[in-house]
Amino acid sequence: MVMAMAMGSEKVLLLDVASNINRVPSNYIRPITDRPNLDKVGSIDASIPLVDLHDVTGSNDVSQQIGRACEDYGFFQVKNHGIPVEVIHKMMQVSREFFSMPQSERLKSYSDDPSKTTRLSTSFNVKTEKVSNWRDFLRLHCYPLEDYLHEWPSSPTSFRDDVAEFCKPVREVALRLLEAISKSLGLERDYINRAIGQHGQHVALNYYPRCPQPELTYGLPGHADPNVITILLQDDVPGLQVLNNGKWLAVNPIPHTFIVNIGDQIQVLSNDRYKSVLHRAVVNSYMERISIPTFYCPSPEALIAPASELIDEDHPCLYTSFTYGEYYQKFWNRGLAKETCLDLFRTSHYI
Ligand SMILES: O=C(O)CCC(=O)C(=O)O
Repeated sequence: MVMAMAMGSEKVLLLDVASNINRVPSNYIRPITDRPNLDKVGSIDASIPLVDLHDVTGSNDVSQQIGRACEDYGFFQVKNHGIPVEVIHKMMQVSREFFSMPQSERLKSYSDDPSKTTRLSTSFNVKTEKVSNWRDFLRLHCYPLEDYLHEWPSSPTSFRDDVAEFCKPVREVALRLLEAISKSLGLERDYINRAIGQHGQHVALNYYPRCPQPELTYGLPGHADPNVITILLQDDVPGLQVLNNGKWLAVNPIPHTFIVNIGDQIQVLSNDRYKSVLHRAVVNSYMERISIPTFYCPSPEALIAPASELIDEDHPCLYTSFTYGEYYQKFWNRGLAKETCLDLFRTSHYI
């Protein structure tokens, strides 16, 4: 029986199931060929680039560092990002409080419809997937704030204020990073800003309960992000892993830093110069984990294609143009898969 599901008033999230079990329910167990193999994971704390954003707009050096990280890893960490420590603490605290509320209170936000702009759900897409993921999540659209704030949970009482206070400076960081990335590609500073139309910003509060058999399941299996860039805050419990040269590597938390990764849309805009890299979340038996990714997105109508400045005889255009809305729908409908959704839009796909 599916443990985390919505049936009228009998909605049950993973968090409420996981606290009382000592074996992973069968619908969370991955086939033997698709398990995390936790003993084979390396650590790249020392080598995932850590970029000091102190002077990101003025300094060529920072945008070059970011460019190199996008080429070599698709991932980097940022410090001196300008997001106040109190804002980070309050965001983490209110997320923890949200998931500590009684089930009846949390379920007021429940929906299994991915098109909803505010929703609590579980796993990834409960409507389409065969194996569930060890995660509950609250996903909120958050830009423009005034369009969505009224939909957000009103409990805990400080929820809306704390989350709004977090989303504003994270957006500032996203805008600075998009400029630095444009510059690093030799494009006009505002190239990506303009290419993605009216910007969208979503934040997810991921809650991964303790898991009695973490070797059998994933918090989230390997996937690439469909959006432009993702800026992730994690608590002090490790769980994020990144695929690097064919090997899964753990990215352990550094307090007050954020982890940034390039999404599929930058891979397309850069005509494959920058890579949208597979990453996954694993779970553990000793401690629940919270991660808070901000997904910065194009508008659904934005027409995405490789920048013409990056196409020449040696670098033929690798993608057909598509709207982000079209791309995003494919991403949600097919579920998290190791083969990236990008392949469906490659020019070679049509030959
Ligand atoms: O929890 C994490 O560290 C990764 C989260 C993630 O990849 C996602 O929400 O798409």
